[in-house]
Amino acid sequence: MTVPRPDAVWQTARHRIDLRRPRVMGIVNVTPDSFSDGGAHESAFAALRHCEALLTEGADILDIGGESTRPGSPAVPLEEELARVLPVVREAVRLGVPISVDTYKPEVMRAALDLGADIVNDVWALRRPGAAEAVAAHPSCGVCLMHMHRDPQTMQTAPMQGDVVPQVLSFLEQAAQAACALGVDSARIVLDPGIGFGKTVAQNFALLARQRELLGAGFPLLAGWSRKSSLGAVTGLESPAERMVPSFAAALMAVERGARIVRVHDVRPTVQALAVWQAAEDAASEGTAEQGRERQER
Ligand code: 7PJ
Repeated sequence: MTVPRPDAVWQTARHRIDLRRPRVMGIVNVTPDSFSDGGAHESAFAALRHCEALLTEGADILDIGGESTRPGSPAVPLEEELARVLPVVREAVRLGVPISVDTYKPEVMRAALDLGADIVNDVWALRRPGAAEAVAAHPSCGVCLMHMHRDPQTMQTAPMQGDVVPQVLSFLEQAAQAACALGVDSARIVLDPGIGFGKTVAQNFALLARQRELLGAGFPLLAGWSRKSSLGAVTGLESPAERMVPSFAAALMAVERGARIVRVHDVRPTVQALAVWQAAEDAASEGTAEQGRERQER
């Protein structure tokens, strides 16, 4: 079974992210309803305060998005998305951590990268016209390629059929190959199974249980379970904001099964949970090193 390279890094525009430790990507939604009912300026200001709060909580990466890609969500017009996202990116790039932009629109990608954003996080895996070119043209920016079945409007009406794990793996391999063919260096690429994007509850949990199979693609994995409806389905928690504890449980399991980045709303408790995971991991490798020394001494 393939395991992540111990020297794994994610090359992004300004930062080489060391993936020897799992990293926490904090979610920053810049939608008028997420922070305030005021205008664009007010929601940008609130989003920036949220960026700062997530950094205090220990986020390694900030993921800024202006369009909800939840199943059934309406698409946001380009001008509206630019107006939401760019003022936040312009300020967030000064915060000293890698800034990711959650968008599938090439115009938003280009504008955000021009402002200094580090990563394009694309739920369409660069399949929309112009997206791959936008990323390929930008020196060394990172890219997260996610699996989605169908599109956000229709994906839940006709979920995937059959064994999803090999289908998701082969999709991600092809998406990475297509990006490489356009000139994106493999060190810039991270893959994501796309939890909730056109999958049933059972299929999402199959992707968690057998997540290690996806490491076979040879790229670091990012997993986004935070507050998702599959967690609601197995806990009975109807409101996404209540799903904090199930979200940590899923994030921890994803890391245990090889994910290197977790995309979460609730950063502080995730960081704390991963500190426990890391302590056990360090103790395990210390134990292995000790056994090696003992063998040499004998
Ligand atoms: C994901 C995402 C995810 C990546 C969203 C939500 C829906 N990007 N953007 N992975 N989900 N890479 O956060 O509930 O799972 S939007």
